[in-house]
Amino acid sequence: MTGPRRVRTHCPYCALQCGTRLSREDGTVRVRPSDFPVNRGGLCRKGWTAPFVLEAPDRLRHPLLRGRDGRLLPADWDSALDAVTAGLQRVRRDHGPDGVAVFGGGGLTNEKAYLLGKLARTALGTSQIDYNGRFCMSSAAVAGNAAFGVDRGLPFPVTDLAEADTVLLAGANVAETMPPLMRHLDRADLVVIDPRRTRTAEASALHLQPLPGTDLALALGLLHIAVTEGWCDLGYVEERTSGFDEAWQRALAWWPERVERVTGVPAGEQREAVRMLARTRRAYILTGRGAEQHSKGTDTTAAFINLALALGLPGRRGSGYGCLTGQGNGQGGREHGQKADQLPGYRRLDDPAAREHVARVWGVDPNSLPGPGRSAYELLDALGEPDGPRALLVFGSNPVVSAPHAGRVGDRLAGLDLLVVADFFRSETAELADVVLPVAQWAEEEGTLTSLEGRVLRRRRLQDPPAGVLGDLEVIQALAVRLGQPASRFPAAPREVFDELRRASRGGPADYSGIDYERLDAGEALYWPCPEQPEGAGPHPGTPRLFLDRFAHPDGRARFAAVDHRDSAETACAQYPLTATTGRALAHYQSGTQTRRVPELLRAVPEVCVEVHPDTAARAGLSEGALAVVTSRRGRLTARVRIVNTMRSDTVFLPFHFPMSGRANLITNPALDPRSGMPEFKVCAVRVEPGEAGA
Ligand SMILES: Nc1nc2c(c(=O)[nH]1)N[C@H]1C(S)=C(S)[C@@H](COP(=O)(O)OP(=O)(O)OC[C@H]3O[C@@H](n4cnc5c(=O)[nH]c(N)nc54)[C@H](O)[C@@H]3O)O[C@H]1N2
Ligand SMILES: Nc1nc2c(c(=O)[nH]1)N[C@H]1C(S)=C(S)[C@@H](COP(=O)(O)OP(=O)(O)OC[C@H]3O[C@@H](n4cnc5c(=O)[nH]c(N)nc54)[C@H](O)[C@@H]3O)O[C@H]1N2
Ligand code: SF4
Ligand SMILES: [Mo]
Repeated sequence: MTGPRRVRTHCPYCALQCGTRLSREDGTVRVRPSDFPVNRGGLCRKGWTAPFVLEAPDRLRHPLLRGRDGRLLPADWDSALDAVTAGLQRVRRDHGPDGVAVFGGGGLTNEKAYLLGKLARTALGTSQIDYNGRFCMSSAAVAGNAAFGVDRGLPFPVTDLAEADTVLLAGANVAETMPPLMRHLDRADLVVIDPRRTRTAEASALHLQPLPGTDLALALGLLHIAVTEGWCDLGYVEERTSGFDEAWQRALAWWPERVERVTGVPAGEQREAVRMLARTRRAYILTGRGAEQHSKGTDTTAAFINLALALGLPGRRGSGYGCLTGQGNGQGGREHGQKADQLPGYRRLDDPAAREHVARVWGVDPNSLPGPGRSAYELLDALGEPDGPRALLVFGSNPVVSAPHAGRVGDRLAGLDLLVVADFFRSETAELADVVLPVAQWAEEEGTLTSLEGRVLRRRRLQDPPAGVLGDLEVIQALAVRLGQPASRFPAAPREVFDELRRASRGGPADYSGIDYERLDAGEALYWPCPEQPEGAGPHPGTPRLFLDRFAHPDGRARFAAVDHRDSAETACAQYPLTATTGRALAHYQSGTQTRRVPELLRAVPEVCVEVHPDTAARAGLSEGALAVVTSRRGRLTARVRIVNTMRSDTVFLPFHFPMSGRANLITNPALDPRSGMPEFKVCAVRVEPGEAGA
């Protein structure tokens, strides 16, 4: 059967989830932007070229099984699934249920994330499940929950930003990571906090350029200025918040000149930033990974939320705080149970009432549900250890490239008794697997994703997957059945899974029970929470804007957090005199598995580069276009030198999209935020020397 020849769907990549129209013309897939509100007819070049990935020549079209000679060889599905099941059963017999671990992804649809969590907690009975969202917005999630009582990245529609007068972007390079979002920011004066002069910073009215890892001091300093210069909204603080005094006690010690010494941001620029935010009431503070991916990311995000609260922004129409969630389903992926401590509906795994509710939907004994497991990096680092898992199932992540201290993660994965990877390609992680399962891509499947604004969207199928390729849901079902579960408990039809997810989420913080495919297909814009209504009450309209009347804590108030600055886990020293930070280039997505296969994108950015200031280059003997070796305490990589006049001279930058010896994560520091488990991707101490070609 072939599907319809035209569908409305969404881009496969980032959390903006730009609306697209797909069609099949002359045997190939064409994409056009739709007039969807977040992209208003625009797409970035990744979105435009996404169809190439469907037709990539090296796409997997049959399972692979590691043969006796150590090579991955083609296999049929039965042999591959039998090998997985036999391996899982062996590990479970010898090491117990926690011997098996599961690693998911924020690119998976809601249905997949839900079923994967259910597979882990019931069919496998393991506590060892987490996902790559831990590397993404987990610090913002912890800070948001603590401040507001619920975590929805943007508690307002993206289009609200178009009315703003001032928008502060802390560590977000929107012009390269969500280009169409810039359309909503062209009216506002932007204040950009970024150690680099990015394209976003170039579009700003004010660019603060701190040393990586010092945003917490900066945010405390901005609060200090807001209070001492009398910009606080005292009425709002009194009526709608608690904890101001304790937070202020900490900020009191961060006067502008002290902040300048720590961050490098001139006191005058700090004052100007606060004035720009405070002089208008239509202001937003948004955080990205630059502020969050630190061993103190939760406290840093909390400090920016404190500033927003002091200025009276959250929960008011036309202003607010938000975290710019990153992956396609980064929001939904954190709600439906692939996170170590979580059950569907954003329920907590350690909450007896939540366990009771979800166990009832699943038809199992609440006591049979395992407790919370390890966070993503802790999980990867424990693989093969005496008390760690011996088998790992990976769906929708490429941790050999994207996890911190990637050299060590690679060793851990290679040492497993069983590694199973479901992917479209032989990703770098799949290369280490014992079994690789080829799965369908976005344009070949149905499902839902929840975008950065908390709106639930339909992904629609244009065409069938190639012969020999199954959907993730079918793979999960097949595994569950082989592990002794009835097929009906693990439906492979997305709509059926969604209907069960609705029931599982009912009454939870992320309540989807009032949402169904029919409403979405009719074009309704549904933002969670959207509870099912009692008979006769009419459908719930969903909640585009949260917090307008009250915050989600029982007392209805938002909470300030009493946070203080501390150094990054590693700071520059004589041996490693520079601070390296990492992030993204416009042309590539994440570990690059998909975008490195698109010729146009690979031509645009073919290899890893290291951005350095001219003085740094001169001191180290580096020249433009030559190779450099970047070394940290954990490893080294070789990168092409790019001399950038606007860099800080104490900082270098590397994108993390490249494989093998070009992995930026060979050098990154797996120091974790104690509350969120977020690794410190944005700071490590390095030395940069000429590489072979430059020597
Ligand atoms: N092109 C592209 N777009 C993407 C993605 C992609 O891989 N490629 N991925 C998607 C995903 S999953 C995500 S999470 C988002 C991420 O979107 P962003 O958060 O915008 O992306 P990053 O480049 O990781 O980080 C943003 C900026 O933080 C700066 N930065 C580094 N260290 C610090 C610091 O200590 N403080 C501050 N204030 N800034 C710092 C970097 O210089 C960088 O410009 O992008 C999404 N969109
Ligand atoms: N140094 C450094 N490292 C970082 C970051 C950083 O800023 N700096 N950012 C971190 C962040 S924010 C993120 S989100 C992570 C992301 O890093 P990863 O988790 O590695 O993300 P992707 O590269 O998107 O990996 C997804 C893999 O799954 C496959 N895939 C995509 N969709 C599906 C699907 O539906 N089903 C299946 N089975 N497979 C699928 C893709 O082909 C790809 O191989 O990287 C983190 N790592
Ligand atoms: S901004 Fe994100 S969703 Fe939009 S086209 Fe680019 S990658 Fe796709
Ligand atoms: Mo991310």
